[in-house]
Amino acid sequence: MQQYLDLVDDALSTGTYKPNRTGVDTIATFSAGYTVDLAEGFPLLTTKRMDGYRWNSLIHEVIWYLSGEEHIENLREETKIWDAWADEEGRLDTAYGRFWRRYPVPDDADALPGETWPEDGHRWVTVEEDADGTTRRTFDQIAYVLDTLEENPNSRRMVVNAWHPANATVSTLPPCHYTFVVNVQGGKLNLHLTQRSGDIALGVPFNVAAYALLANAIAQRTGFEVGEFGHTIVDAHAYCGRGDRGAWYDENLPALQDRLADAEGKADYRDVRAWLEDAAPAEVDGEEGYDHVP
Ligand code: UFP
Repeated sequence: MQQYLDLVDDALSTGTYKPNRTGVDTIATFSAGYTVDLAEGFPLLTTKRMDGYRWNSLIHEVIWYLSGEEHIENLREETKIWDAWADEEGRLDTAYGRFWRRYPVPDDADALPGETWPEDGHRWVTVEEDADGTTRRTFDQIAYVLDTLEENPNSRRMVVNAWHPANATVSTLPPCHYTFVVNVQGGKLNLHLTQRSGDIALGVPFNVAAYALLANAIAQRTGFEVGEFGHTIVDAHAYCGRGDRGAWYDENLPALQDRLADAEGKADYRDVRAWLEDAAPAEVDGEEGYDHVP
């Protein structure tokens, strides 16, 4: 998929050095994006292994999102990818499906003056009851999109949102791919994903495949021909080094990027990793040498 290679190339050749919460620094670029025609084939990247266990994990992850479950009891029988983020009981505060299928709707008492929330019994609203009898109202955004595709496919409001501000402030990993929009044009179903933060080497290839799969699934279910997948990544980054190497990178990144610009063909993450490993100093301010690329 040339669009992905261009994105990698652009991030590495124009990006800037950026420390972040992980302690492993990145080269990052702002607002990377592309569109790809899903009618031409499935965008499963070949620059990294996506087959076997990985593909199986991805399918089960998408099914799990669609299930609306906020725990991984069933998912972990298929894949371990979310195990590290869940608590002992298997609860996960970043369970995307919980927001897709059961987004919290406040009570009327919590509405701002003049606001009206959908009524209980509204077809997309459910009143859930916890084991201790506490009730809460939730909204099924996936059902809303599927119904709207059937009843009013020209709608420009088919948005699914996994971002919940209060949850995001306490979550260990607030949603990265936090919103998508379904949009029909010329009788074809397009899907656009906005991702606030994307690890272009590790996470993004899986994010692309998951949402391409979702677009195909929604199109198939609603009888539309599948159209394009659009993707915007606000902070698109490659992890490049550990710790406090800011001064070293500020000084050396432009030269490394010049080498990249001179390179034949398109950049490959592994090339840059090798260059950085060759070029980075063995020791910076007493820290260990360049030894870690996730
Ligand atoms: N990340 C992805 N895709 C995902 C996911 C995580 O690229 O689906 F869950 C990466 C992006 C970033 C890190 O490197 O994980 C999340 O860190 P932060 O929350 O600080 O952006």
